[in-house]
Amino acid sequence: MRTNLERKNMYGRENIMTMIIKSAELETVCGITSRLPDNHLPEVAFAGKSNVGKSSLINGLLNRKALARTSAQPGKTQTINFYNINRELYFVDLPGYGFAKVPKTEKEKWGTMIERYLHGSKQLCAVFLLVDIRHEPGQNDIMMYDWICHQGYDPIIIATKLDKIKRSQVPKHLKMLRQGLGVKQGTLLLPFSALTRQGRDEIWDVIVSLCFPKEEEEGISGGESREEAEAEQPEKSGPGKV
Ligand SMILES: Nc1nc2c(ncn2[C@@H]2O[C@H](COP(=O)(O)OP(=O)(O)OP(=O)(O)O)[C@@H](O)[C@H]2O)c(=O)[nH]1
Ligand SMILES: [Mg+2]
Repeated sequence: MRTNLERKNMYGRENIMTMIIKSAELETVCGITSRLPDNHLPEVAFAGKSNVGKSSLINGLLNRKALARTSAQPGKTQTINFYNINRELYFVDLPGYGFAKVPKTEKEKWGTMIERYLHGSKQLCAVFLLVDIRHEPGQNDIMMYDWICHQGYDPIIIATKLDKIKRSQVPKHLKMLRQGLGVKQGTLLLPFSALTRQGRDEIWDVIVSLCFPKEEEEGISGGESREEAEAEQPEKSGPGKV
């Protein structure tokens, strides 16, 4: 197993895999005309409307306060930012879309950039689409969801700003998001709060399973696949058996 992976038992689930963050640095910033880097490590991308909390999620996952620049003013991240984590994988902060005050030419830029990235990355293992847990998804969110699917990925939905609604309202809001986006059956939807970090471990577990599937299996059974481990269970010796 990779040295920086850690197993945890929590919420009644065993063997949740998270990553111990040893290093995290902003390595590449791509503008509209930049060539995308030819990375050789797995990449995990974060897409979503401006101000939804992409940079805050990245900071939360990395236990950093301000590695990814956040702002109450929408439209902060207008480049594609590649963060190298432990020299084992990349987090890719995509430009936020749908900010009304950005001029039309700017708006077209994010579309071109995101499309080029989704189409061109050879290392992309997981795409997270972030939506605000409080609101019905907008046209841009629905379009982005369909776009990611069209490029051959199954987006994992993250419902951000979980701390902004009452706990009793969570199931209703998650249902609203599923229906609003029209997600495919089996799509993962994970609530997250950058304030309380609730949901952090579940998101890491998904990242590890998609980027390092072998390690995830080792995490479950200690070196063998789950099936192998089950197959090797010795028959219980009853009274008549040796
Ligand atoms: N209460 C609360 N506020 C949050 C949460 N996540 C983000 N915010 C706030 O929402 C605002 C926008 O967050 P960012 O992380 O900068 O959003 P972004 O998606 O990166 O925005 P762009 O870079 O413009 O695309 C900031 O004021 C954050 O503090 C959360 O989980 N809970
Ligand atoms: Mg941002």
